Amino acid sequence: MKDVVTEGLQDFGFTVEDLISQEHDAALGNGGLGRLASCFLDSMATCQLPAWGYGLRYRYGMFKQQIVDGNQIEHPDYWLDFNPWEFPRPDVTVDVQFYGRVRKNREGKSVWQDGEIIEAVAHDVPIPGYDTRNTNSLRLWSSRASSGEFDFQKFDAGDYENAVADQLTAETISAVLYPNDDLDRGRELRLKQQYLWCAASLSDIIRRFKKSDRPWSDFTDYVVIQLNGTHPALAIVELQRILVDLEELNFNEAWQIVSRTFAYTTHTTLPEVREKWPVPMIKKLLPRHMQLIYEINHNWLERVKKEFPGDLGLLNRVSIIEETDPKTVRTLFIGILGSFKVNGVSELHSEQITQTTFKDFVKILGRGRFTNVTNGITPRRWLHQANPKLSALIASKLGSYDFLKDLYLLQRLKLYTNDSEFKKAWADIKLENKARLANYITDTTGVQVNINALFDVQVKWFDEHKRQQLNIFGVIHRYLKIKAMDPSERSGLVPRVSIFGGKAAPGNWIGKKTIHFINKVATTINKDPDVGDLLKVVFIEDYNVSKAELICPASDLSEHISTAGTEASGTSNMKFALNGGLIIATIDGSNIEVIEEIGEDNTFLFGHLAPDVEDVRRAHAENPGRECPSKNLLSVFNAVLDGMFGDPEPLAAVVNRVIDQDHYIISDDFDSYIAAQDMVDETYRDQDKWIEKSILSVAGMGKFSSDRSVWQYSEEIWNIESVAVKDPKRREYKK
Ligand code: GPU
Repeated sequence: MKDVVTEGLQDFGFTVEDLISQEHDAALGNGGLGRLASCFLDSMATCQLPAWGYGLRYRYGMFKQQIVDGNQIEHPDYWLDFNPWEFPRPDVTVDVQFYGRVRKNREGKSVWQDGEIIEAVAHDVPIPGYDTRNTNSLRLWSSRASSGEFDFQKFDAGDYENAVADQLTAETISAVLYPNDDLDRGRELRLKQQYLWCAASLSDIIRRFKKSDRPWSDFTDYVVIQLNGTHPALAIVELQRILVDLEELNFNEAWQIVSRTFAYTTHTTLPEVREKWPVPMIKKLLPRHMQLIYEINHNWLERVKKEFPGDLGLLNRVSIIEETDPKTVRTLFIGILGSFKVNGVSELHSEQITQTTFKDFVKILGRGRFTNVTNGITPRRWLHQANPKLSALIASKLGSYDFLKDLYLLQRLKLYTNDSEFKKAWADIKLENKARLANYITDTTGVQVNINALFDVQVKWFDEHKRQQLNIFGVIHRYLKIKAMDPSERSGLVPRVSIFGGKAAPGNWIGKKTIHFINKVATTINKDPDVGDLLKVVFIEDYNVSKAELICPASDLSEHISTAGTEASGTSNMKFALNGGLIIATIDGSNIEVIEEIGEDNTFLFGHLAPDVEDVRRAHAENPGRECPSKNLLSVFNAVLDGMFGDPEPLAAVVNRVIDQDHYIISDDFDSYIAAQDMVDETYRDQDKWIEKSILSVAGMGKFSSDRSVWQYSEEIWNIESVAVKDPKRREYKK
């Protein structure tokens, strides 16, 4: 449509950019997890899979980040003020109950009553597939006070003011997206959000199923629900409640259906036993669910007792209820028990969790319950839309845009690594993209950057394991090296622009300190005349998807440097590589598979391997006063603590974290990181070689289309096929 729209707008005196800039990014998600879901939606529509997405329509989504004096300030994002894409569906509502009590009726059935009713209202966002008529839907729920009897009772009693107050309370449920998982655990509002989302979505799914007039025993032939992380795990209990209490199936029959309906994805390597809810809170908010959880747990523990008699430790470890004070419910375990498949998001991750968090469950349920589906990204957004010129150049060589639907076709680019004209065009596009980003940087930060410098990017959520600290320490190391050099030797250096971006959860204290640290270092370096164009450090404020689309095509190098064994997958590596950026990476998450596809020779690898990390940590613990193993890093610390970047007091926390604890083994990986960075410089000097590696990076990205991921879910988990709205041409699936 773009050409038609561009021309049409011209008649009104507008450019297409005027129009596009009116659109807000959806503020619906936190980071990689939500973005993955968006890519999957695009792929499911494009692959013509009959699928729906469900979520909450947060009034205030992810916060806007402002940097003031180097510090992150959070502002609410009024993203819904202009959202032409959503279709409110006041005709599609679901009453969702909270609180109240459970009593037994005459027939001995449990009845949940006297609660507070909140109404969930659907808003549909169309998800058009690429080159197909199929359009799927993302259905988002917002909350409001029920227009049912409860309000009217108050209204009749002349209590209008309170009726309105109820409305406001009801609306708070979908008002705000929690940006911090840690602090939100155990918050009642968060539990309310999760339940509203699950209950409304399930009711929607069941309504649709019931239209078909089929018996419940057919349900699992027609419905599969993929739980994206632990947040929707309550859906399992809710379906059990609907089947037992409303549809009057017996408990075991119901559980058979439930546990064949759900599949569950885990997105973290951390012991996700993190998500826990206090029993008293669930009891108060969802009294019937608490009873059902106890019953599910009872049956489960009976089974474990029978199969592993006398193993009390095992019973304790796998119980849904944790015997703390107060008792808590481990939602992860509900997720595992209520699902027929559980998957991780990269090969390493999926393997790792079967040996750690899920070990006991593997022993009881069997290895077959656990599988892997490696993440992917949509090439429509991350290549074609973000980098139209590169997409066009590729199409000119491959003869069509078919690669946007079958990304493995990119392999054929390998044939052109010696085609000098093609390579020149390739390099020119990168330079243009860098110029576009350089302009943006100058406009927004005032920093002038040299577009012939190597653009080195790390953009992602600030989480300690992602190790932005390692990157900025490396920058300081480079700075010290430049300062120590005789000015006449400096001209031999490869100039660099180090670009950072990302938000820290408001409660992530060390993340915020790291953002401040980077900004302070940037200020000193950027104004140092000794350094000039050789090194610039930029922090791009309020990193989001639109900015990623500007940044990814402009990188020469990007950093995926998490401590081995800590990043479940990571997907920005794929976004950068698909745009012809080289990667510097640890042997972690999906990096491993990306490296496998691109070839080790074309990537820059460093750091300890996952199986060794525990040993390194143990050595730290056994040797508390140990000396920093890297002299290079010591010099960096001394420079910071001596005040090279201003008052060391606010910067010391980031340094001390490594000196005192170093859980993420920064000091142990530092020299290896520096060596890999030296190799980067070395390689960049040979531009011809560099471009060849850039082409090979793109050529190796076939596997990382999210089309491949969703096909794999379809065939290995969901058991569904593509259904074309018209033109039933089945798309090819290659593994
Ligand atoms: N991820 Br758990 C999030 O973005 N948020 C979360 O709450 C959790 C995981 C990310 C992982 O950190 C990243 O490694 C992965 O690629 C992504 O989910 C999608 O699976």
